[in-house]
Amino acid sequence: MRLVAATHNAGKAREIHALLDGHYTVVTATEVNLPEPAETETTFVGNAMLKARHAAAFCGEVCLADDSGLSVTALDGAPGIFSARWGGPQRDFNVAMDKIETRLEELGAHDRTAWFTSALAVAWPDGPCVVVEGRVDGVVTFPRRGDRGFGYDPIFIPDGHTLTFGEMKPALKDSLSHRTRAFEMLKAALID
Ligand code: ITT
Repeated sequence: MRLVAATHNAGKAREIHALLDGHYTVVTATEVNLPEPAETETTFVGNAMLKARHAAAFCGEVCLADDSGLSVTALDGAPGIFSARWGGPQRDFNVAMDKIETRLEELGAHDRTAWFTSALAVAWPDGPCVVVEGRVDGVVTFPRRGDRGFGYDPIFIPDGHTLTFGEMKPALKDSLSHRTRAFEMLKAALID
């Protein structure tokens, strides 16, 4: 079955392929010329549903969207749903990671706990939309470490590990990530 991965983020698309290839024919947003909607909702779940429904209405196919981000406890959950926007128009995540470090220093905050969230929504054209949310807890660390992965991976160490997501082999990140946890929930929700 064809499934349109409604994301313009190459890092996410790579992980979605790794998780779904062999089960679905994954088609990327660029292959169907999918425009990017404004993310106007106030939660990960809301934005994932918005993106999945927008994509399904646009291309008339079953679409999967991911809304995700990094939340830092001492920053009251920021950048959270604004994770992409903290990278600025150029989506420069070195700038965004520096901003997190600077804000923590300015606050004199010692609490480094943080978590990644991934909300995954599957929408059928003119049909239902199923949504789930996965999370992985850990800490942020500075300076940045590792050049694997994408986005905020170089500053996030998941609980029980010493490597950042940016230092881990993709298979290790995929075995424990927020996105994988959301996929497991999605599979359960779609089978039930
Ligand atoms: P789409 O909306 O087209 O999917 P986007 O990059 O704009 O792409 P989001 O609005 O969901 O997606 O923004 C999420 C941001 O959070 C993303 O740009 C990354 O910087 C970051 N992020 C999400 N998942 C991540 C992961 O697994 N590792 C590192 N950073 C991640």
